[in-house]
Amino acid sequence: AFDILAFGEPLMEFAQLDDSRRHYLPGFGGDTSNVAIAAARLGAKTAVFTAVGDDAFGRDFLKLWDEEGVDRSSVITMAGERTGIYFISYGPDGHEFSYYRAGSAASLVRPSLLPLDLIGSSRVLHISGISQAISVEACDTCFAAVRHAREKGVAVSYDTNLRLRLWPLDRARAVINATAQLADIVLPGLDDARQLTGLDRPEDICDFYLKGGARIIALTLGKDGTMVAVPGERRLIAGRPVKAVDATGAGDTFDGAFLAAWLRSGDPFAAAAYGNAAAALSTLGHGAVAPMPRVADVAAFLAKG
Ligand code: KDG
Repeated sequence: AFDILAFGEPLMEFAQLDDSRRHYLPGFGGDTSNVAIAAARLGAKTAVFTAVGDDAFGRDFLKLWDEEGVDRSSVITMAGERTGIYFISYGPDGHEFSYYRAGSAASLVRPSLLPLDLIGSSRVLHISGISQAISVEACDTCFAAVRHAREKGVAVSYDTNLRLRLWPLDRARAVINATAQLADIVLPGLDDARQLTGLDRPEDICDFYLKGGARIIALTLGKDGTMVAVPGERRLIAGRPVKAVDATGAGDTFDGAFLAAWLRSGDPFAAAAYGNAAAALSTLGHGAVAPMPRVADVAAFLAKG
């Protein structure tokens, strides 16, 4: 049995290293794979479910998950299909993603391929708005996975991760808000949440998701930290500023760290402090996965006070 099963698309990553646009660092991304790896580095027992292509990048992912101690025994290698890729470039507003992922193996996953036993025996099922945005089949598969998790009493964790390059706002809003109502833990970022709810204040956004039925909301506010809300209680958990190099994957690292810590202690407020620290550390290097911290890194950062 696993602490966390993450379902979504892994993406091979190429991160721009300087302004010349001549140097790109290869790495690994894909939000839910990132969550599984972040949580595994921080001590959780995690697994991923998805499909990869029968190409070099697909094999690289299988190797990565093995090296990171993330179970990938149910990942499908799809004959004749490809693994998606993305480039991170630096624009005036921070990082910008260019995707080459349409028709990828992960987008071809359909409900009949779901590993129901694996879902049913995990403590948390984690999916995101990106898991749903990549194709109609993937969206249907997410809903089927969530339904099965709920039937089996498995906690559903959901990162709204709005990506308007993948789907229009009206459809994203309909699907994401419906899914948030089925989730136990909702992990939105403030910019996403404002667009998805039409609300401005973090307090109101937390109330929106609590009224929808979630038990725990961890709304990340960037440098202002994280607002955590449970029925009857709401707290702002401050973050500590660092000199960020690349924020790609910081939200995913937060999710993984938050879930790992929450599963250990049951305390969502302490888990958010832990998540804030891990996410801050993950911005100190390029790309999503490489700079993710391990247990000792987070402990040392927290001890510095
Ligand atoms: O959160 C980081 C992810 O956005 C990145 O790894 C790529 O999964 C990705 C996506 O679809 O944007």
